[in-house]
Amino acid sequence: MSRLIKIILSLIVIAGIGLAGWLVLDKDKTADNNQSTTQPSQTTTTDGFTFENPKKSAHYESNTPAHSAALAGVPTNVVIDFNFDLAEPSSISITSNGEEYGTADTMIDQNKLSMRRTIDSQAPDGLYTINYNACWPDGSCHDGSFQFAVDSKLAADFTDLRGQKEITIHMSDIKFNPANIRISSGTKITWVNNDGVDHFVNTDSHPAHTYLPGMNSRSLPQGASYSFTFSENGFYPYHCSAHASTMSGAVLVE
Ligand SMILES: [Cu+2]
Repeated sequence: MSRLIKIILSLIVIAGIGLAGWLVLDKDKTADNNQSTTQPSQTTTTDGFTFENPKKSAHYESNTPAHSAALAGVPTNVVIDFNFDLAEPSSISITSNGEEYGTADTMIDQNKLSMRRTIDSQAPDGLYTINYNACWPDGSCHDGSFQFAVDSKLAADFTDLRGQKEITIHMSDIKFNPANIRISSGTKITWVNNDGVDHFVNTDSHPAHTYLPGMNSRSLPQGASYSFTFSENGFYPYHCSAHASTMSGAVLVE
């Protein structure tokens, strides 16, 4: 055999070993991926809380508060959005340390695409698990779950505007400014767009906008404003639906 052929054969053998090794490693990676999607494992950490993977039921679209969110105050309600008409007996359970903090009955919204349950306004700091059962007109039901946390210490990082009857939030540089605020119940907030691009003020989630019905503006061009008065204590996450992934804010009403 000529020296050249020996070298070529050696290269083919080396390449073959390399390819085999790569395939084995890749298979391992695939196995790991499968494991993480089928077995509930503790995967997300926010503000020192560890959240299990959410379980999404059939026809599930979104929920507020968001999974793995750490909130500076107790949300007024949990809202879950679907892409199919809900029916009785759909239900939501909101527990922390084995105690139920959902109050009143689960309500299906008028458009039948979302359901909600109010939360005890005195609910303590901690990890909350939401288990829901979504039922359909044919009588079948599917269950799902997600988690969020309440940590009142986070309110210390919010701009404190309590005790004012009216305040203004500017929309500039594709941000709400200030983005996270504390206000007193009864305060009227006016959002003013200072940017050259249109913005919106939309209650979470995106794009269902169902958490606080009524807190949804039209498209706001430069110079336009939108006002909303908060009359109930609680935590209110919101966003601009034109820049939903980056432009968000929260109002803590105390
Ligand atoms: Cu925007």
